[in-house]
Amino acid sequence: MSAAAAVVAAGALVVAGLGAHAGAAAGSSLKDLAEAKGIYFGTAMTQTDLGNASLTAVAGAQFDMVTPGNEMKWDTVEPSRGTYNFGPGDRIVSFATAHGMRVRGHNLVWHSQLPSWVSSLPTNQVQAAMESHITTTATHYKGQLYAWDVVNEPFNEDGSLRQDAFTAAMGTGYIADALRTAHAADPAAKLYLNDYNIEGIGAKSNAMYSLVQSLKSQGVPIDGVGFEAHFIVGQVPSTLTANLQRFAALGVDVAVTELDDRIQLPANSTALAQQATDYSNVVKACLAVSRCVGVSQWGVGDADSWIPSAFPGYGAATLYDNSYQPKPAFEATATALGGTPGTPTPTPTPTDPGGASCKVTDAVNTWNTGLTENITITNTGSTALAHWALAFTLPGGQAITSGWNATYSPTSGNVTATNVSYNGTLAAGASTTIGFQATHTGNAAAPAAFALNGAACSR
Ligand code: G2I
Repeated sequence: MSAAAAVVAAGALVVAGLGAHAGAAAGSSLKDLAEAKGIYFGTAMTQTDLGNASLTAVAGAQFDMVTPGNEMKWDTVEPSRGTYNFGPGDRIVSFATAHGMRVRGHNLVWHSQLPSWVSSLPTNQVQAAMESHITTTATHYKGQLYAWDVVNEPFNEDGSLRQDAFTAAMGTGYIADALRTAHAADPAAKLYLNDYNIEGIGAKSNAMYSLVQSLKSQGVPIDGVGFEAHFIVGQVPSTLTANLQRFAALGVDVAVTELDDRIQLPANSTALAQQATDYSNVVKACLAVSRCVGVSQWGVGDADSWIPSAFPGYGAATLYDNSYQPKPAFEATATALGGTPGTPTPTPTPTDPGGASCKVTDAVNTWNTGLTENITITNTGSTALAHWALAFTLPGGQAITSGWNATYSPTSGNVTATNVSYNGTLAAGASTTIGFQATHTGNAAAPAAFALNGAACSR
């Protein structure tokens, strides 16, 4: 229920805490309403989404938590052993930071979207590979994430443990090992187990319940359980609140992490009305449980949802239609969060499109072991930005030691420079200059791959 504490990452010069705004229901966006109730309202977003201006306008205006849809999964982050690719995840974090949103990291260990090199390893090498993956990934994002789904979807439907490369190598113990390893790398991130079909009381949720109880009794660092909530319209389990409550009573946070509610297409008004009731019931269940920290839906609008490809003939599962117009479920969600029924639905903030358009000019001054870099960012789009985050890649061997007019995190590799309080507004056509000092080991070249609020910049 609490606002995120500001956390300072080792290796980061300054990391702004992204605490919830205090109280105000003004504007009646989902995030304002949720924050007034002490929870967050989030959405999944993918890299592709960042280039969609209608989507980013809605996302930035309505949601205060982002879960990367695919960008932090093992197959993206470490496609071959020891080779890490944080660019896609960093771009989601930059978007979130630029829009005052927090981020749920998703995920560190999962049987799916697991690169084949992991499942092909000899059993006695899996633990070391898992631990390095967790340590490197959680260290990279240290201080930047609200939470991690450390282990995703560990159970079969009957409550037995899913057999995969991790159980083959370590048995059930891989879960405690993964949680301990993640905690060592990023002690401030809330560590979750996340699964689907555990929303109501049944064999699978009982298995998760027993696991959490056992982990807590062993002192394993576990902070929360994520209930994905991929529902079919009209089938929200009646035991949802009671189930969330019994987990909370174990001493963990609970969250609805991937909410959607699929409808057989074409969606008629009866189904859309039932969907509105379903969304409302899910929000009410979270509000009824004091340790329920928030609700996230899976994809901003129906056009971004995984449902039509995974369940042919079904879709219309989110709060927004294919044109990002709010559906009946949106108003029901806002009302369940304490908004006034019939209030005109908020329109996305036109001054703050996520997909920016930008130009960067930069100048480097170097000496044998150091350099200074000044970067001028120009908003070449036609609308003002209310916040910005400039992502870029530092050449190998360079490490930022101090900076001006922005906060820089992390200090090497894929860096994000985030506006400070006095230069977040960037009018159409306006420029702002930031800079930093860095050490180098021979390569004093300028950074590459500048992107502002997720959109690539010209040089
Ligand atoms: O399946 C829905 C969600 C269930 N819980 C865990 C989540 O991580 C999962 O998300 C989905 C993504 O939304 C999909 O986008 O996970 C799927 C994979 O299990 C993602 O689908 C994959 C496709 O299967 C791939 O073919 C595609 O290359 O997305 C990939 C990237 O677009």
